[in-house]
Amino acid sequence: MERKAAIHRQTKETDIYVSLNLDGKGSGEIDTGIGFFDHMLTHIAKHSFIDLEVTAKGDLRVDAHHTVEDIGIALGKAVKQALGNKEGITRYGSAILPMDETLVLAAIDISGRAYLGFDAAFTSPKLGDFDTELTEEFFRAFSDNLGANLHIKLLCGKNNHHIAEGIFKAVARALSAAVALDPRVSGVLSTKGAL
Ligand SMILES: [Mn+2]
Repeated sequence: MERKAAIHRQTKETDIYVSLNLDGKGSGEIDTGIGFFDHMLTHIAKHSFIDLEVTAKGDLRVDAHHTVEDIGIALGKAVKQALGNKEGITRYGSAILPMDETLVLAAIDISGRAYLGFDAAFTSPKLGDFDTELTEEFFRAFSDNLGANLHIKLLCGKNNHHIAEGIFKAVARALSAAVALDPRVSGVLSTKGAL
């Protein structure tokens, strides 16, 4: 069974298209109009092995907020849709990811309950045309709409590009593990019988 999904989400602020294949090779076709964010989403694809296409036309004349948040919403919905009833998935995933002086922890439970724990501070407000504070907004929108418990913790780091990239890569690795099919799982991995 193919685990693919496509989401088109249009509002007065943004027009977002996301399609993905959970069982892909990590190809990323990303065009959000925000260069640094394209770079981050490409890391999500590459390090989760999810084939990911994201096209966004947002109100960037305002700022990047609506576009980044709405892509988080669409990506969360797309992963949820591709997982279906979540039969056979590993459910949990975590990673501790180094990037030079930076070290990031990410842990996810695709539980059906949304919670974001975000403990990472940037010392620069911008990376290119991306506002660093949008990192938290993106992952909140993502975890809310996937229905996942996601913790992100910066263990150490100085360089803001490394910190952002470490966070996106760590989440990618954790997500990859959580959505992976485990042959030992029959049905859904929960004593409740549903996720
Ligand atoms: Mn980079």
